[in-house]
Amino acid sequence: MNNIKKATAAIAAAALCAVSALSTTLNANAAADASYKYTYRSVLLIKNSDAQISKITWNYAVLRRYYGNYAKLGNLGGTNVGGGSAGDQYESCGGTYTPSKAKPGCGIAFTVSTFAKTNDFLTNPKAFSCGASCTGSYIPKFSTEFTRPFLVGDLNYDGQVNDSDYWEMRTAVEAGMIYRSGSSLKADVTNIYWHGRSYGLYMFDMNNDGYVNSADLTLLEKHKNGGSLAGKRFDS
Ligand SMILES: [Ca+2]
Ligand SMILES: [Ca+2]
Repeated sequence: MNNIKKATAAIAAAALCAVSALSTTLNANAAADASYKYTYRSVLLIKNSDAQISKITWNYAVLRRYYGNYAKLGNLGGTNVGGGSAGDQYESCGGTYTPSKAKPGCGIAFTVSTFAKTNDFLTNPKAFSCGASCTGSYIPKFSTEFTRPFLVGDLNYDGQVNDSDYWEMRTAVEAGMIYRSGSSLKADVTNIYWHGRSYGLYMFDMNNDGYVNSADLTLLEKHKNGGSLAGKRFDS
């Protein structure tokens, strides 16, 4: 098989119910160069609380010219088998994820992340596609969907990550909107409304570990103007 790729997909998973802490596994994939400075992320929701999932088959494709290079998996104690290829136009990746055991009564959120050279990813309908299907018991039809990708860290939706976004998150924390000091929340799909905007709670999970807490605010602060990570992507 030719073109075994410098793979570029990232998957992290977080349970929406009480479950053991996440473990994280890095696949051996080439890192993107620094010109890929924007991080886009999409969330796969397995929403039905009755789902007993034995296997998830996932895939995604990213337009090659401007977007790509990512590879990370966080899992729930299961096994992920993935692979990818680099076609003329798209880099694609896919595989299966098998939980270590079916988890009745749980929902699952997977995140798929992609690096981009430009910040027009969200306006290019051909930039990114992804999908997944589940097998198991009590899997209702249409129980899965990928959310529209978002630019990680861009909380005021202006296409950049800087001081303004840090202050959006900090004031939301201080108002008790997303978590209180010293606490930690699951990065689930709950919508919150702040300063006239709607956010999925997972949009505040900057480090992609499945939780929203002070570590995420600290990371976003490093992306402020002049910060140690200003103008750089989110590698987690
Ligand atoms: Ca912004
Ligand atoms: Ca986090």
